[in-house]
Amino acid sequence: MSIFVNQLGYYRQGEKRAIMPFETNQFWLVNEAGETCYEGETLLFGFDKSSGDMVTEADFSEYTLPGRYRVKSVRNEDEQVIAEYSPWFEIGDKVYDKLAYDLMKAYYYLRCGCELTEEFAGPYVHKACHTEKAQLWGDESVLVDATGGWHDAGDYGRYVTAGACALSHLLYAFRMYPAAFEGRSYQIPESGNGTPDILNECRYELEWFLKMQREDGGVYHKLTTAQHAPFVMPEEDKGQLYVFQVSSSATADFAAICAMASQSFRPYDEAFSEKLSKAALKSYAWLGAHPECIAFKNPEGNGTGEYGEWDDASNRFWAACELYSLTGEKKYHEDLENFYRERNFPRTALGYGEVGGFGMLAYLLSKQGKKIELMGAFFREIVQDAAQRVRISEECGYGVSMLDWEYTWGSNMNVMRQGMLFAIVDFFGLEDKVKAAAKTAGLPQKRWRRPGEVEEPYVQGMREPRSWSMRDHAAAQLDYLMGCNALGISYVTGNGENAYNYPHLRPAFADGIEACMPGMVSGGPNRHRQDEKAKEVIPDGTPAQKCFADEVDSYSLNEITIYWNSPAVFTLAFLMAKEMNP
Ligand code: G3I
Ligand code: 9MR
Ligand code: ZN
Repeated sequence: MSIFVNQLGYYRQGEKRAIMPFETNQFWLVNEAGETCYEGETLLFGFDKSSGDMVTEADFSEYTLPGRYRVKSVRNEDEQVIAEYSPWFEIGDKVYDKLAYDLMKAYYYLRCGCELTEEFAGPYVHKACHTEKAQLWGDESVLVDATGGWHDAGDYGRYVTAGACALSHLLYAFRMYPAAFEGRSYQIPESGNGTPDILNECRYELEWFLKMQREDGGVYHKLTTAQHAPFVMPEEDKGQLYVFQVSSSATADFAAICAMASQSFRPYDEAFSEKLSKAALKSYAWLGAHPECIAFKNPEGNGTGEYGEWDDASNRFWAACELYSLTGEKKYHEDLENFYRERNFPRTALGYGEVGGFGMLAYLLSKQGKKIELMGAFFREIVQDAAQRVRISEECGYGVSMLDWEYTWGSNMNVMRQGMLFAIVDFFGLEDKVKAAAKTAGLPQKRWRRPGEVEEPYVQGMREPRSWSMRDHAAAQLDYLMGCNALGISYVTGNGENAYNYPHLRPAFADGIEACMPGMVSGGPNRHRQDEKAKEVIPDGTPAQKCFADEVDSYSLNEITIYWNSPAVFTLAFLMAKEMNP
């Protein structure tokens, strides 16, 4: 047992809480000299469904003196009084600076097609990898030169829709919270070239994107070997590379992100911006000529990631929104309106499959002419979703906006996505509306049920509503990621006293270095235990938040991906910008 906190710490202003999985009345903040600096009374939250524990909250928000602390409390067991401590953490205004650096530097470690040198990678070097041309699957006469980009994850594949999702999180973070990135170097080869490093890093992926576009504007869905490589360094993965069939979701995401990036790069590199804009228009034209969904499915004999989608409405909506934002042309406005009104897709999703929320962001942030009814409709969708999310946070002892059945493969992405949503509410000044709507908000329905499964009323916790700001709600999601969770684990390597260290990440295993490269976000708890190792180590009936193990073999619990880091970058950028300018 222990006391759970954000293991990096807390900004001076805003909510600060520790969570204890036991009942107790009092807690203390102790400094490094062993002195008690603060004492307070705890608050019993009650039973927390996602962790399966009775939880108690220690709120020290009013304590703002910078320093290093841990929380101490006591509990009774068999008539004995046992002292419990949290890990050490800090209160101050730089507590997340290293995290912000590491989360972005992670992308450099994932670069494909180039050598990682000691100058930039420290001990985590590797030789240039995956430098050969790729064959078109099923037609060896077509060779595509598409080196570069980021490895997707623990595997060495590169996938367009996954890349677009990560780029979107990163580029929107930069567009909405530039102050969180200005003047920050990630010590990458391009640093100091006059362009912000977040753009330099994104460009590495975008240059690869451009190579995945076919002459006619269609975009290959992915570039991988036939099967996943064994756990070797990337330069030792010598399997034949393939590009796979063009899909409409990849083509739409490509058009969207190139249009978006074209705007981001315009102040720094006019020629590159132009190139991106041309590529976006070309892929959009291809979509026009192919109005039906061209879904991707792994062909027989291919076992790498699929990222299959059977509906591309949200992708096309996003593309139309970005092209409208880029050009201001009426036809894109018509398209986006048609998709919005006629097609059914989750409006506010910010994922790798469902991307409607990116489309809304594109429209709402665009400087082109806009329709007030459409803006109103988008704001209403955001408010509705966020109101539910607030309610869910309030019903969770940890303040994390997740129902127990939402802890699926890559759950940490969902947690950070909720952080993004709270940030977006704050950005557009919708906080009061969300708070009002939260009072009567329902809970999201399961979209997927077993045959015959009946939905039970969802009772998560018992606490009175909290009166948190969107900033505090977003901070609680980060607190969870950084250790204020039922396992007391920090899900970011190299960050926090009890950080996980053994991701399902090929180079991290194959390099023989004990400490994983820092800044990698784990997928996190997955109650479906979708691999052999997870089945072996997670007992039946384990509460959702505890379905995790720091096991290298467990890809359904402990892999990393480019689109699990990126929503953390976004949420953190919001918190940093808020701290600089409350
Ligand atoms: O959302 C549903 C939920 O409604 C349902 O009840 C539940 C039942 O199984 O499933 C949930 O969906 C899960 C989905 O992820 C969303 O979490 C699926 O089970 C699960 O199989 C799916 O996992 C995906 C996984 O690939 C397998 O397809 C992950 O999202 C996705 O991130 C992951 O991506 C892989 C790439 O293919 C290859 N590279 C590594 C990367 C990360 O593991
Ligand atoms: O290592 C692979 C991981 O990156 C993927 O997310 C996962 C699902 O596609 O697959 C992993 O590869 C496993 C393969 O699917 C089955 N054999 C064991 C592989 C892990 O070593
Ligand atoms: Zn590579």
